[in-house]
Amino acid sequence: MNENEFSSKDVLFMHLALELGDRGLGLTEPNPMVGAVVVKDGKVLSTGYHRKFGEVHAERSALEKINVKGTTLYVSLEPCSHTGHTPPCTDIIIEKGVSRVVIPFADPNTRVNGKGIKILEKEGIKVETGLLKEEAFFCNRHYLKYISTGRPWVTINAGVTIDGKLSDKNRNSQWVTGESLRSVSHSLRGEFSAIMVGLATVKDDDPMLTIREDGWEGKKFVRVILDSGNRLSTKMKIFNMGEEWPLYIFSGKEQKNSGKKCENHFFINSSLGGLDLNDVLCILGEKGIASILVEGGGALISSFLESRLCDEIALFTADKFLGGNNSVEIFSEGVPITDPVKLTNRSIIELDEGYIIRGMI
Ligand code: AOF
Ligand code: ZN
Repeated sequence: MNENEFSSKDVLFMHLALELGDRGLGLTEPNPMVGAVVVKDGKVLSTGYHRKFGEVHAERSALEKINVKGTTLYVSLEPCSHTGHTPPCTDIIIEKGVSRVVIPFADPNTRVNGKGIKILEKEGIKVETGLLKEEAFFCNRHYLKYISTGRPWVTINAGVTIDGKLSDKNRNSQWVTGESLRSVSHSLRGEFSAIMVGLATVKDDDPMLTIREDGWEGKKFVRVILDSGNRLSTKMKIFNMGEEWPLYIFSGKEQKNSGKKCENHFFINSSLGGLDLNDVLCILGEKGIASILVEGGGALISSFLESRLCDEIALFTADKFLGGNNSVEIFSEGVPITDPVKLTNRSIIELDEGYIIRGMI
């Protein structure tokens, strides 16, 4: 259906479903974030959302609490029709006598992809598709890219000055962003399934690459290091954190004989420009990683921007200038003005000491 064929109440309830789905942010991958709202006579009877990977789906969570027939179910994704971690959602929708289901779009997952809609329609349930498509795409952008391409969604996270510098000429980046920007930037990690940095960042900062911000207690993700020359020292902190914090390293094929430094050490194609980032993304996708946050350094961010293998950028922009020809630029490779890296779906948040500029590429 066309977006404008839906009523304002339909829009309101789908917004609620999307907001509910968002509560699963960072916890459901590689599965989607889904919210569901059950309505009768313009009143919300029940709601549900997908809380965590492998747990009950949103539709079931909303419907299992009620026993009223003739309801409308608003879901932020097509209901599934397969038995996976949980039974098919189409079963409970039929069993509970729902009469109308409203969704933004069909689920591209080949196990579902229109089958859910067909099963419901066969049972005489009215299924209406097309409500808040863009908003729903945006909420589930990690999942939708991953399920349709097999590769993770890539977001770049960079702390920069207003003039786009990552660090001064001595590679000193410590004071680019202050406390408040740095804390928000670290909590962004919680939204992702993996965090990626290059060798230089590990050498310079000896980071743990974990998350310690409020609200993300218990959150874990894979730490990915790109080390084309296999030069990483195993004395660094990232090696001493236990199995809870998986570590993946990527090095060039020619380094294969110089030894694996962790269980998930992959040896892949490389060139003068570094490791083949497409190969890296394919392997991460095969490992079930639906999203990664790339944090630096400059060369790695530049390669992602130049190859356009990134999908989004979050710039933590401090209200400072550094200038200088030898300071490190966020995008040293650069592209012609006729083909710039443009941001869409842009948002800007102003904080005390600067801005968070976020947008899709
Ligand atoms: C979810 N949560 O609320 C909905 C999903 O791994 P499974 O067996 O739970 O199945 C995951 C698939 O189910 C997922 O890729 C998507 O196609 C569909 N819907 N999944 O995890 C939900 N509604
Ligand atoms: Zn389901």
